[in-house]
Amino acid sequence: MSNPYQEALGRTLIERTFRERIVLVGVTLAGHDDEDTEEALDELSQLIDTAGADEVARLTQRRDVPDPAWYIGKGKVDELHEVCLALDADTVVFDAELSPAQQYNLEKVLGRTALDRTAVILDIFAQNAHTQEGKAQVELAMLRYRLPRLRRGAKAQMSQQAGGIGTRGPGETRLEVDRRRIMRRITKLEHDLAALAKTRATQRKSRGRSGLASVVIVGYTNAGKSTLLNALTQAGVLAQDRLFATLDPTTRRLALPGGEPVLLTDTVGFISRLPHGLIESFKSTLEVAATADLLVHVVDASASHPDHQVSAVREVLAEIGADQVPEFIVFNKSDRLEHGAGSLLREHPGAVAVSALRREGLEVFLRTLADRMRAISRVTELVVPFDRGDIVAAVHREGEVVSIEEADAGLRIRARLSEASEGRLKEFVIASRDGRQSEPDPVDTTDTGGR
Ligand SMILES: Nc1nc2c(ncn2[C@@H]2O[C@H](COP(=O)(O)OP(=O)(O)OP(=O)(O)O)[C@@H](O)[C@H]2O)c(=O)[nH]1
Ligand SMILES: [Mg+2]
Repeated sequence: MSNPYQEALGRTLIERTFRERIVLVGVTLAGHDDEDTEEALDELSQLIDTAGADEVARLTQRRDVPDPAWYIGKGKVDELHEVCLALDADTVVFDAELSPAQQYNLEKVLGRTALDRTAVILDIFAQNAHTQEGKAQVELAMLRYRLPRLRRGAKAQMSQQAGGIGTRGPGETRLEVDRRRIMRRITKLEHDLAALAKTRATQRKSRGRSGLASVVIVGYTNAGKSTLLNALTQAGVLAQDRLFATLDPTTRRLALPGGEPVLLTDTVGFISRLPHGLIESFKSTLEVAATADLLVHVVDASASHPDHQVSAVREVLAEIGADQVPEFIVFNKSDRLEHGAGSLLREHPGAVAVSALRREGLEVFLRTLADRMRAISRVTELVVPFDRGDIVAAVHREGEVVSIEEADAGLRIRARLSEASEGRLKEFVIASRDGRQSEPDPVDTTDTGGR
């Protein structure tokens, strides 16, 4: 078997010599409407297309809660079976997370592979990981996904691979051997990834000493993050109309008008309901967003619901601890908007609109970015009387505290505050100045990973 992920996932859409024919299944649960389901199935269709397969039909059902045995009702399972036979479908894909038992039951009745959305996303990630770290992260996520799904009598590819004598302990079944091997591999990958994360932390520290601020591009997958990095820095990162084209981060130095250069990083895109196991496995890659000075949040302004994408991205940011990092929203693909980006910009004060592809709006983007960086790097110094805990709390709440020390007149606090907050606290402010004035050391701007 040539591809390690095939072993990890057990089965996959990768490197098939033909495009699989797939029936999509969506369920509208209580609290949702049919339009949500259609939108989700459109996205799932795009996911399987990216993975290398074709949608031949979609089936939907309304239910209050998923059926514990089948996810959909038994009658619907029979209908699904008929559709599969009539259209000669190879696989069914549910827009949900199937439990191992549901997956097993469905495959038995349907006589074909039943996958869930997570498996499809893992499949795409496996095709797009190129660095050592990216590959290890994907394999780890796949093994964690596969472990609870191992079953007796199923095609046990891992033990077949290891082959024969000495791989099985006394009294162990093949299932137990498989489990043990996967668990050993998981431990090994976790260990390797921890070592790689340490190297990355050291690199980051040396960048920190260089004095350059870190700006990280985040956003929904396919929003145009890599296209934006390329337009700004000639980074030459692969940008294409596929989901999760980028997995491995790339960092470039970017000069700002009238300001200091920053390090700009393009990284993996997000999607709604991003599988938790993937977030876990990609922790070290995603950490770069949590430690950034500013997030440039790229939004596809031509998406049917840009705001849904914005909230999906913010959910992932919260999950990786990056929701406290200041955010600068950029509406991309504005060339596709018939009526311009006016209403989006009104709803999101401070945002700008660009077309990364046509290189339109980039000067305004760069000027705004420079402004935001100046605001972020401005450190305000305050002296707060000891009995004013409310003011200390307000500084913590509204800004980022750099240092606190006791002085004669009270607590001397250095903090990054917005102009508005500084105005409100002005009776305690003793100095306000630019925090990043020193000339930076030369810095290595080659990829942190990248191709
Ligand atoms: N019309 C138009 N298309 C754009 C624009 N920016 C990017 N695209 C297209 O959108 C698709 C995705 O672009 P990418 O830069 O790969 O998007 P990404 O956010 O890096 O996506 P992932 O890495 O897959 O998460 C490509 O086909 C781009 O050519 C734009 O401003 N206008
Ligand atoms: Mg990309």
